Amino acid sequence: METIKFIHCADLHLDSPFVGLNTLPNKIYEQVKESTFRAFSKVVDLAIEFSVDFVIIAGDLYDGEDRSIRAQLFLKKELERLEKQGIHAFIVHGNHDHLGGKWTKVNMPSNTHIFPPKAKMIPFTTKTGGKIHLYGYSYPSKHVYEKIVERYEKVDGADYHIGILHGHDSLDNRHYRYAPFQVTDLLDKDFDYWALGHIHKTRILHENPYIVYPGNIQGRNPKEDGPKGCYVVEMNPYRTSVTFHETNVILWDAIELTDEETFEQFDQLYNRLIRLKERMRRKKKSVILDISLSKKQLSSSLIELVESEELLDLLREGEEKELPFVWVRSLSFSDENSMSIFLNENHEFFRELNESLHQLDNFERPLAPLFSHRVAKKYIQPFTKEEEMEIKGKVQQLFSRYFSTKG
Ligand SMILES: [Mn+2]
Repeated sequence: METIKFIHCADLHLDSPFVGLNTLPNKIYEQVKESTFRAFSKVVDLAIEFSVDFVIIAGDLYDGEDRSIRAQLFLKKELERLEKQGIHAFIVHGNHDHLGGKWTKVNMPSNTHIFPPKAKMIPFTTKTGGKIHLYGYSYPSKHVYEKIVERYEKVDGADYHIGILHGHDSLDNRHYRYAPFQVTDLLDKDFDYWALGHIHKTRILHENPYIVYPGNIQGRNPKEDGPKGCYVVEMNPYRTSVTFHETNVILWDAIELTDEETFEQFDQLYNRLIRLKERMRRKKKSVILDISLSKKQLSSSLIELVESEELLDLLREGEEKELPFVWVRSLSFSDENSMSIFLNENHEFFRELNESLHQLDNFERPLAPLFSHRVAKKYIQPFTKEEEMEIKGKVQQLFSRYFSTKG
C-alpha cells in the first residue's frame, strides 16, 4: 500500500466581519479583516510545500450563509493554485455555510469535490496509486441536530478510509449540538482517520485511529486565542503521523502580570509594558493583546493612569505604522473585571437604568442622523410605540443578564 499525505483544516470562516473592531486604526483593521483570507493562503502554501495528495476542508469555509462573492472568488483562486500542482480538495459545508443559504454561485475548479447534503463516499486514487475512500456530508440547512454519523457506511475496496464530519462531540455541553456524536460512534465505523470540523479549538479526541479537530485557521476574537492552524497528515499501513502547522497571521493573546512585580514609578511600569510588547513582536506575527494586572501591584497614581486609559493610549502610540503590529486591546485590572461585577437586583444602578429608560420616550433624537441619511431614509420607518417598548425591554434584559446576581 502506498503512503498518502494530506492536509486537514476546517472552519476557515472566510470574510468574517470582525464586528466591534472597527474602532481600530484603519491600517490595523484592514489587516484584521484580511486575516481569515491570508491564513487560508498559508494552508495552500503548506499543501504545495509538502506536496500533499489532497486537502480536506471540514466545513464552515464561509462565515455567512450568503457566502460573499469575494470569499468565493478568493477560495476559487486558491483552489486553482492547488489544481496547478495536481492537488485535490475535499469539502463539506457546515452550519455557517449550509446549502440552504442564498448565494450567488461561483463554480469551483475541477480538482474540487464537494459533498452533497446526504452522506456519501467519494473514491480517490493518488498519483502514486494510493486508494482512498472519503466519506462526507454537507449541511442542507443550518440546524442539523441529527446524529449524521449513523448515515456513514463503510464501502470496502480502498487502502484507507477517511471520514469528514462537521459536528459536535456531544460530551461537550457548552455549544448547541450540531450533528452530535461520541468518539465510540466514530470508532465503530472502523475508518483510518476522522477529519472533524466545528469546534474552533485544536483537539485530538483519539489516536489510532486519529480523530481530530484542527480548530480554526485564524482566531477571530479574544476567546480564539493562541496559535491556530491545520494538520499535515501522513499515512502508511503501519502508522499515521499528524503535525500541526500554524497558519494564523494575527495572534490573539492575553497576558497577566504576576503579583510579585510591583510598580511605584511611571517609568517602571511603562518600560515594563513596552518590553512586553517588543517581546511579543519578536514572534514575527501581528498580535492583539490583552494585558491584565492587579491593583495591588500599583501605586495609586499609577492606578489612575490605567483607569483613565492614558497609559493604554501611550502603549498604542505609533502602532499602526508597525509591521508586525502589537496592538494592546485592553489594559485592565484582573481584580476588577467588568464581567465579575454582580449587583443585587435592587441596586440603585437598576433603579436609575429603569428611570432613564422611562424618560427616553423619544427615540427620534438619538437616531436623527440615521433617519435623515440621504439613502437610509428612503428605506426605513420610524419605530412604532410597540417596537420602542420592545427595545427598552431588551435593554433591561441585557443589563440584568450581565450585572445582576440573579442573571
Ligand atoms: Mn465554525
